[in-house]
Amino acid sequence: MSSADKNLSSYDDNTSLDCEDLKIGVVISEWNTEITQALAEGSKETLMKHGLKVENYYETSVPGSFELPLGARMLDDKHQLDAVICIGCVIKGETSHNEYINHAVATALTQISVMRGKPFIFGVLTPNNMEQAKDRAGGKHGNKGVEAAVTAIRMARLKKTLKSTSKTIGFS
Ligand code: DLZ
Repeated sequence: MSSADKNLSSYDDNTSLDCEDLKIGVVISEWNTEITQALAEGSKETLMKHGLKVENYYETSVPGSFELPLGARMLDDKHQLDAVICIGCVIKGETSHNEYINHAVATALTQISVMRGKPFIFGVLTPNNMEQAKDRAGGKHGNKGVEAAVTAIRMARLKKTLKSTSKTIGFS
């Protein structure tokens, strides 16, 4: 399903998205800054709206989307976060550079999520042109930064819930 059909930016406010006990990081690519800043603002606003404490919000930037996974790892190493949101925008050009970057970043974020057992969210737009990017950074298809934040919170909450409800092993 394309993002045109599934716009999560207007999500169900009743889902448990409490951030009060979470530490969350956002890593922002400096390529296509107009877009990545808009996405990052969407993420930050969403996190704060759901109770993230200012002192538990960590932000850093990296030169380009390719550097997002390493930047995210460094931020997590420093602050032991519950989730890291990686924000980028890789616009298709004349060559296939975008495919290499997108696949590399998606694969690396999947690997680090599974290895560390915590969410590293793929908040990277992969549009064909700037218009498609704007449509997804606060335009007619919402703000994908909002959706990335909601996903980060949901996965961090899932981890906490499963930890607190684990069954006792042995005799009781
Ligand atoms: C090199 C490059 C190009 C051509 N396009 C983009 C882009 O659209 N979006 C983006 O985030 N980064 C781009 N980059 C930079 C790479 O992500 C990376 O920073 C460099 O290849 C250095 O590793």
